Amino acid sequence: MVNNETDLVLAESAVAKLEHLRTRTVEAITDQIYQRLGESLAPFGERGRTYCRDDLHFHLDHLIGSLIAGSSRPFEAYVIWLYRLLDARGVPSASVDLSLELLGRYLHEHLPPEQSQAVESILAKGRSALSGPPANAVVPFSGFTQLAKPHPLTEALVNALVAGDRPRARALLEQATAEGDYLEGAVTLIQPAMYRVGERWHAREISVAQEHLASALVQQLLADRFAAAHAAPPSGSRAIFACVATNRHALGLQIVADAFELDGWSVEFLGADTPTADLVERVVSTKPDLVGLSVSLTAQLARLREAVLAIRSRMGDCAPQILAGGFALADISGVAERLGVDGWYSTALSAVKASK
Ligand code: B12
Repeated sequence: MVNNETDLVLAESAVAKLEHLRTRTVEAITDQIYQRLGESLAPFGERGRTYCRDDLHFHLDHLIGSLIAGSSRPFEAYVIWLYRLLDARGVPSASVDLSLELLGRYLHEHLPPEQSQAVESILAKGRSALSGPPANAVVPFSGFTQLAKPHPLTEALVNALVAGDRPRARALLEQATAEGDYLEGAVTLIQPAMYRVGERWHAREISVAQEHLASALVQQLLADRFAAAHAAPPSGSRAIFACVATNRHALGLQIVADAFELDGWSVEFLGADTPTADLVERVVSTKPDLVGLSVSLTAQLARLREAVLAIRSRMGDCAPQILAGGFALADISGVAERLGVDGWYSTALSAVKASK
């Protein structure tokens, strides 16, 4: 565990070195994996090497996210998540442990000792999370998914969404929120339902197309309900909301932006995957009171940190309040200060309440 300023400097120098070594590392480990498992990987042909490289990039992205967060926990959660993902798809999941072992050895040889110590400790925790007894196993994302008791209609809504049954989904949402309250329906029913959709995709119980269907349907339902919702009078406060670069999960942030707008804020919603430089230019030129950034994967924490640092260095004491949120923060507590944000919230409801 690393959590003070000195450790952050060390973590950031390790991240810079890892980025510098990235391509060479991925190529070297792919070759080593093929030397060891070549025969069993032969059926995948040249595609197999591409998958292998993609997985190694994903390992490095999550390793970097963990270094920035100052906790091995997100990496442990990622490793277990990956193991289960591969297992559900019949891919030899033993290769996860092997790739982490090879990565540890390679980085031991190529990073300066202090950096390699920080990196190896995270990789070792990831490996032991894999081999740990099930009773003590890390439950990925439990920080969020076990936050609240699931709404009794959650499973029914999930079924309607993955079946593309819009009338049924709408009826369930209306049934759950007697007053038709936009925010209550979004947070107490849609949010847990979408988490379940993710779990069902992960376990290969539904297809990628069904996951997209559910997201598209939810966007329509939210837009309908937002149009019918009652907004508070304008408060004069202004906010910009954006998903950090590479984050394509915009739905949760849409709910946050809507919640602030209904609360009387004037809101700009920049949507998914906002390039850091363009986000920063918009913030500098429009000077909002608040910036809200969303980050869904641990791998995207580096983009969050970059955006926050850039806003603060351009605006100094005039920087707006910066809030963060999103699924990537599920397994890390107390990380807001380290990342330079003024606060993070696990739902739109808690964020809008705290802003009052
Ligand atoms: C729908 C979905 C997608 C859609 C997104 C569509 C869209 N328009 O948003 C698409 C298809 C694009 C997608 C892609 C991917 N996804 Co996806 N996705 C999901 C899913 C099922 C639902 C997301 C969602 O809408 N959640 C519901 C909203 C309401 O919740 P929320 O985002 O947490 O937001 C709330 C709070 O967090 C908070 N909040 C959020 N942002 C902010 C910001 C501020 C400032 C504040 C204050 C609060 C706040 O308030 C929100 C409302 O209350 C999740 C499952 C999950 N657990 O979230 C997987 C999930 C996040 N995806 C996952 C993965 C792996 C991917 C892909 C890598 C898959 C792939 N191989 O391509 C890509 C990565 C894309 C990228 N680069 O970002 C994994 C991540 C696992 C991991 N190891 O981290 C998950 C967890 C699924 C799973 N269980 O395995 N995905």
